[in-house]
Amino acid sequence: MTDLNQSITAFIGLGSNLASPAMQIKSAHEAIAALPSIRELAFSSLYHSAPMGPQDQPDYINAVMAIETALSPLALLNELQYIEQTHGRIRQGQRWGARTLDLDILIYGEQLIELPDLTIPHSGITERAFVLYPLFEIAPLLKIPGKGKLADLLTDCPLSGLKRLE
Ligand code: A4P
Ligand code: MG
Repeated sequence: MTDLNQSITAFIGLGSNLASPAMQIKSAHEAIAALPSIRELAFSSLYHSAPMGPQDQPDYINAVMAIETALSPLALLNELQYIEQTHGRIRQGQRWGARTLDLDILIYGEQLIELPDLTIPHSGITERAFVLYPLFEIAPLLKIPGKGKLADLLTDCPLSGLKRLE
């Protein structure tokens, strides 16, 4: 039995712009939900977004997931990176370049984490429409630790062409 007694609410950002992105996101959603020590709380709609960063790459599909987990932040990162690898993610060294699957820990409880391999809340979270709008869909009252109320952050973040898919 999974022990979620010591559990924390965390939010994960999912992104893909290669190899049938919507399918990659759906498959990653199932893989995360099946992880031991994790319980799914909510999953947003899929969103279509123009690439942030290098423009010579396909558009993205993004979504966010809320979970309850007994995993530590680093153990969760490890599991997510394993799922990225099983979805054919090859790190090509180009920052913000195209990828079959990118899984980011956006928020982990109230925690502020600054480790060499892990920054939480995820850096850039407040400027990314493809993160803030899906988050608002599943957790409109959320406060982002160290950053403020999600609803306030949204008012300063243009949609930038973000489209919610049915
Ligand atoms: N890392 C640090 N903090 C975290 C965290 N909170 N969650 C480290 C996950 N990983 C975290 O990531 C590099 C390293 O970040 C990891 O080894 C981990 O230890 P990566 O996935 O290999 O590299 P990356 O994703 O190319 O770099 P980066 O800076 O994480 O990029 P982002 O911020 O993930 O952005 N445009 C649209 N429209 N939609 C997108 O989803 N995504 C990106 C990537 C660019 N443009 C996009 C989108
Ligand atoms: Mg990433």
